[in-house]
Amino acid sequence: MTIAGKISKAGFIAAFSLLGLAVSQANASTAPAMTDAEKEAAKLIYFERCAGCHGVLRKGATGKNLEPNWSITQPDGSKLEGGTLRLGTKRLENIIAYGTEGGMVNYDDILTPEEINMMARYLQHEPPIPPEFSLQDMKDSWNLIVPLSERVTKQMNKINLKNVFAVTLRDAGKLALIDGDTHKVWKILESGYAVHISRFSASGRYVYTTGRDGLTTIIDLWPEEPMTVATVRFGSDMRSVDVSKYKGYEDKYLIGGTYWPPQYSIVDGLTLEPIKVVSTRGQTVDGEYHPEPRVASIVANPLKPEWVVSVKETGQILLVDYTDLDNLKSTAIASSKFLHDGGWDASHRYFLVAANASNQVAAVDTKTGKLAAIVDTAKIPHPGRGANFTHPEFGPVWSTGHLGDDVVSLISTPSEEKKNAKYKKHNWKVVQELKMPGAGNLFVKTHPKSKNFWADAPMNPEREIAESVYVFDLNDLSKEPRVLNVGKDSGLPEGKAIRRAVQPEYNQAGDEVWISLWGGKADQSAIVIYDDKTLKVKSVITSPEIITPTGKFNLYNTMFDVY
Ligand code: DHE
Repeated sequence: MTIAGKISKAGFIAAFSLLGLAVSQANASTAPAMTDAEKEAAKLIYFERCAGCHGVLRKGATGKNLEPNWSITQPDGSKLEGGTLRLGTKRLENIIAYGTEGGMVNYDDILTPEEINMMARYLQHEPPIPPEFSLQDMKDSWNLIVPLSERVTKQMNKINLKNVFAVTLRDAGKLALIDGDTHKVWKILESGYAVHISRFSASGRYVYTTGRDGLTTIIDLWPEEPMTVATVRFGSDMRSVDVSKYKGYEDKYLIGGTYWPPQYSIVDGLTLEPIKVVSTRGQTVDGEYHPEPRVASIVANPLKPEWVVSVKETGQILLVDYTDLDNLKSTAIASSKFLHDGGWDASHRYFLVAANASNQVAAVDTKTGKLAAIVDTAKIPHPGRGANFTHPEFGPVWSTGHLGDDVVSLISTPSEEKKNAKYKKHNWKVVQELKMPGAGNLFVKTHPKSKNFWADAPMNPEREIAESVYVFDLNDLSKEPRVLNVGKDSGLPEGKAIRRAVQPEYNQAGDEVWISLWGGKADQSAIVIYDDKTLKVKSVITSPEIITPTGKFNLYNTMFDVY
């Protein structure tokens, strides 16, 4: 693999050094001094930049354990000890600045040398434990802006709602609603800090969007102009949300999963009034208690009254039945660690989720409520929701890209259709790996009406690779992907930082693909829209308001899990 095939800038820092094992020279027993102001500033940077991978309690998940001292007993009974105190300030500074081969990205272009030094010292102190967030805290945060009785009773605008895109403007803490037919920005609304994902109500009338700070908003698309009709805070660190979709329960409830506190909560789907909080603290698949099992992906099962909730640190996939909230039933399916993002297979019977630290994908059969398979894959699978298509040789496949390897994996999935019986022997195997120009993929996408398969590589350290997307021909997967340089195609001047081309998303018709060009603080960002057939640019959406666009969610495709 070339250097571009790895995601770290610093080849010279071996991954094991981050563990602070025997290689450590600085065996300090006390943490370096910090002022209270420095501690507060470092706490904020840690929350914004580090907690997502390393955890609030720093016990590690996608990222390594960052406690000052840790010790684990290995299966043979021997003890392994490490910690940031053993690493010392200098080595921690290097790791933060240049990243590691283990997958940690470099921060020398985001943090100043002073901030890097401050973070290196901060990590040697015990982590502060943030407060819990109770049902009462949720209730206190709840803001019903427009009660149901005051909402309009029919669509008051002429927008084709099914083709609206909800676009994350990450660093602005805003959500852009863009008319997919005209490519015009319809409305930009405030949302939570570093807004993360959006999902749509079963009716297609409402958008739910969630910020990393736990603030979730419901936006009504029926008035003349879209408006936020309620907000609620689920906790202090959050990534995912979904609505109840099963017949008879459409939009009745909304579930939100938090990183901190480690819990999921259920609120009213139309008003966001808080109803219930359920802790996810408990045993990992290894039988150990974990104090911070964070809620990663959540999807609503369209075929059953349940949500599929993936709990990162425990490796448990929960099937949460929402038919009787007073007698809540939840099935915990042991899979693998650490669970992150995932999506449905083409039949919507199986949910596949990346267990990124195990280099595996776990699949749940929601019909039987049991684990269907654990599939070994290349390093650090990161599917987003994945992408489904019928492979000419292996039948139905679901696919994932990889953060840590230069391939896209195609996994054969079962099908009850007679014509697919011949593919059964391939089920739950990686049947093909498509070669990418490097690692650092985050998202893949295709569409039932398309013969193209799109993959990005935004986390690759090479500008050329990170600013491009790769389009495979589903008619001939032996061909090299066509490379579209989104940075150049945007027509914008080259940025100071790498502008990451991220998250292909189809329009409703399946004939356009939208890519975000996610620029740095000082650079103009854009959304570049390609014709899926000709691969030519159709339009570029850019203006000073388009600040750091990342995720884009087409209403129809998201509502019906078309990917
Ligand atoms: Fe995400 C999905 C967590 C960083 C863009 N991201 C998800 C999901 C999880 C998650 C658990 C699945 C949600 C679901 O389906 O219910 N993301 C995390 C992190 O913990 C992480 C690694 C670090 C952090 O501090 O947050 C992280 N994510 C990012 C980004 O930096 C990205 C690239 C840009 C951004 O906007 O922040 C990013 N994540 C996304 C997107 C999705 C997502 C666009 C939804 C993909 C989809 O197609 O559904």
